[in-house]
Amino acid sequence: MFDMGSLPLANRLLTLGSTADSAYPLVLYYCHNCALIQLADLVPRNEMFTDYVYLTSASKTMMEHFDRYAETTAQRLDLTTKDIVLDVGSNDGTLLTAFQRRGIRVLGIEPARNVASIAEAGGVPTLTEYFDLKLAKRLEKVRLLTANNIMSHVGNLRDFLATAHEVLRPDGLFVFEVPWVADVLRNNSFDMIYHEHLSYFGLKPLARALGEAGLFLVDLEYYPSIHGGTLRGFASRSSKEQSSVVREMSAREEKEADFWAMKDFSERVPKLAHHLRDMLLGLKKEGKRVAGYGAPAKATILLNYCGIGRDILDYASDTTPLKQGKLIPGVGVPIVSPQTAQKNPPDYYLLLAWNFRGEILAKEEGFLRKGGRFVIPFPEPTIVDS
Ligand code: JHZ
Repeated sequence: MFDMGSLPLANRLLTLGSTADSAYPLVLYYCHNCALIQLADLVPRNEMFTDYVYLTSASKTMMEHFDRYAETTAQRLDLTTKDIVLDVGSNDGTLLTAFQRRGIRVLGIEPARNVASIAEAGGVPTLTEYFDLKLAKRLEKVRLLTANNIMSHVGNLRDFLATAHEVLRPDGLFVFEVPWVADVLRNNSFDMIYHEHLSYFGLKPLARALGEAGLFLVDLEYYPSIHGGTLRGFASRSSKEQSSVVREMSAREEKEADFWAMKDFSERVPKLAHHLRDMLLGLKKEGKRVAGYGAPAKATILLNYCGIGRDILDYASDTTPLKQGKLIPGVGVPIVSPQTAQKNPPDYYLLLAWNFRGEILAKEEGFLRKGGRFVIPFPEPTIVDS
């Protein structure tokens, strides 16, 4: 459906002087059988997930989101100190810490060693492994299994969901979050497409995949401002009572994530990419200084696909210490700390972490008041001032 060419791995940031800057094909396919939009060229998972740079705790928005998540799911299942919550792809333990604060026992599963050790250091027991049937045999059965922004990353979805079924008690719930493909398409956010994300879920393929594993999608919540639009699904082994939200959202999605929506998207995106680059080149011609705000995984795709390099961006500022001092692959834009950026502020920030628009614009009120501006890339490139 959409061939983006060969692009670097989004989170494989380069160290200064590094020459290992490789690119892999990034092509989206649409399955006429199950309607799943997906990648077919797979990069071995150990190349992407052994050492990871993304930390869930890097934004206030996500910390608050996962704190509320723990509160509402603990209430929904009436979890007590006897329960244990199992979180797959537990990252730095942000969600599990929120359960621990409520007196609930936890276990994280996180294949990235460096990130798992941050969680362990924060008191979150974590297994540095992939979630599969072999591991499931060693695990206690749970009433709550969570996996947030993980299912999109999974190469063998059938195995993953069979494992979820295996570790879940019959009265338990599998709760997960995935970016909603309808939002990616509507918002033109092509930078959500990268090698780590193998599946781009709509409700139809999601419910079908769960169903094949004996899990039934009983409820949904929608978070429009999390990662540009996130679905939180609740799947059960025993109940088949579906909330009306699932039907309402499925109806809403009907035309928004089908073959034609995908086709329109693939025609709009190259134009948008040109438009964004021209807009930034125009600013450069006027003598303006431009930098990136945030160095999310998405930035690698946005910058490489649009051809926005060091000729346009002086640097990208990011709060994550693991990213600072490194370069965005392909384009070689250096990542600096917000403190370094503040000493040398640009005239315009290209908002690469556009999903945190609210949090960032509020935080950068001073920059805006002094005449600084933001270029927001989606749904159409727009300039925002104070
Ligand atoms: P953020 C992540 O993608 C990773 P990314 C993952 N692959 C996934 O699936 C998706 O989420 C859904 C920085 N920042 O959350 C912190 C600032 O510098 O958009 C982060 O590096 N200043 C699992 O990497 C980055 O921006 C700020 O004020 O695209 C945001 O990364 C704030 C708020 C953030 O995820």
